[in-house]
Amino acid sequence: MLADGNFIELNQQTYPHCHLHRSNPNDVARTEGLTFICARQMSDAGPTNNWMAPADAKEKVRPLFEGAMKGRTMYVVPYILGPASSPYSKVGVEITDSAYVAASMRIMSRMGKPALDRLGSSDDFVPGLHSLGDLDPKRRFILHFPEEKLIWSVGSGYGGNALLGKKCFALRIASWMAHEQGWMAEHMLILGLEDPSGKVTYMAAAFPSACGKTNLAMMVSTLETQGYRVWTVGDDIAWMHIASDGTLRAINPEAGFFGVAPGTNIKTNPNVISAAHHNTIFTNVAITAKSHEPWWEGMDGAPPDGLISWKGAPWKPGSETAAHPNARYTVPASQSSSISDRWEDPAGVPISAIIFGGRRAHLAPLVYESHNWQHGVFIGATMASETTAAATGAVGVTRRDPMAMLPFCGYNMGDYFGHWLEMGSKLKNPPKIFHVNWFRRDADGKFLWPGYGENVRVLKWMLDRIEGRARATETPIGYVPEPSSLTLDGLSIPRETLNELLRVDPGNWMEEDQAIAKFLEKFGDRLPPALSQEQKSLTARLSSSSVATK
Ligand code: O2Y
Ligand code: MN
Repeated sequence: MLADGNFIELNQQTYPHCHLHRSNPNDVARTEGLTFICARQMSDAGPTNNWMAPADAKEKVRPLFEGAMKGRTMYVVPYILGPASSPYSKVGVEITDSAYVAASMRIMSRMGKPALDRLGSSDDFVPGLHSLGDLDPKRRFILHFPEEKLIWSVGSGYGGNALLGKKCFALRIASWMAHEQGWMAEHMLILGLEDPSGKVTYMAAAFPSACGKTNLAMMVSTLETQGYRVWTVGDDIAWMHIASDGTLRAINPEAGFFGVAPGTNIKTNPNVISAAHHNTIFTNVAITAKSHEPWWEGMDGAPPDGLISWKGAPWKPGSETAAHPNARYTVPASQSSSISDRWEDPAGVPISAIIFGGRRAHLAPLVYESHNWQHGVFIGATMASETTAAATGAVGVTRRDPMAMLPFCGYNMGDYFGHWLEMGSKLKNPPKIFHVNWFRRDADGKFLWPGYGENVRVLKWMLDRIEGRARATETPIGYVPEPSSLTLDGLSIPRETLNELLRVDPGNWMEEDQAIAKFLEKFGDRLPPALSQEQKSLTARLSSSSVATK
């Protein structure tokens, strides 16, 4: 890869075994518009997915594979998603003509011999066919055949489009399998919160892209001196099964982090900054011309002199960003000092809380708790986030993204909501469900909550709720913390700011409720009646706006 320019060696003194890969400039992010669920029935893909009939999709796309690998090396990449010895893990085999994809899969999954050993002579694996094709977006297709458990991807060598174990298998195909088999494949981080006694409580959290999932999963807690520490089990995907004792157990199907580099620094994610100093592939970052070290916007201070941009040309201030906004690091999870000693536990970790969240400048309080599992499913199904420029080019547009699975659910989302409800009914003691919003702003547009390592204070409130210690106020949307129940010592936060952070404005929520009702209509008769009932109950509670202390 060094010889053919696929890799550029970084400074081997300061970044040993680290390399830079530059993708084709027209291939810099996964492409939802070119991603299809090719179920036999269109209605099984549902209103939120692109659909092609399986035979039509194959007929259209097969010619793009014909001869595509001629003159290239073909890699056969067997991999395990999940710990090698876990009964919950699954095997995939990706055929690819991209050495970069093969090298990245080696970090992101348990690749090679462990996978062949697990597979033996079994044919129980998900095949994935991948070719770079000619990298023309007009000939780019990411196809999922859920009934056949098959993936075809052509025309892209980037991230979620090309590392087929990640979004294609671990979420889209796996969510279909999970629906069939009675488990859950979710777009969730998994973390453990250690308390002063040493007990660790595990939580899974779903936030849309660009809401800080990796940073939360790898957080350095500001309450460490009080004995509260955060351990990472996973930063992006959780596979959850009901164990024989009725608990919900989560494994991380991945073995690495494929995180966004811009904005990552010693304050936002100190653990990944030190982890990504060795054995790391960087994609589309800038590098310093003299010392060959990676650089991106938001790493630290002003850009150093003599930068080479992600496109490989000398970078000039005032031109486009030096690193691509979707530039990435690919780093082995085991290298983070926050990694949990149970991150490869074959039995998974027991989940006590599920957290949904998004970016809402004015609507959602810092945290609230659902009344019960069904109400929590409603909160997850209707969650939304306001877009940032980096993600879409449009700022502040509200995008509803149920359970952060909008781009990743491999089947009809109405049926998916039904599956969530059914899973809850099978759990002995279902996890509590919360919603968080780190991004509320004041009238001047400034964030009200400091975020990052301070978010542990919100996790601690959840832990206290799980253990029956923290007080909450009942509002039409759920239980909001009583200000005194939050641990805020060492943080100077004016009382008015706190009140604003926790405020539920019935007028704003009435508008939200109307938008929710409209959104749910999309799912027609596939929408579980329990969710329409939840929506009607919300309307009723907002109308009477009763506020009582529990
Ligand atoms: O643009 C891509 O291909 C990467 S998308 C991605 C990568 C890691 C974790 N999450 C995501 C996402 O879009 O949710
Ligand atoms: Mn993700």
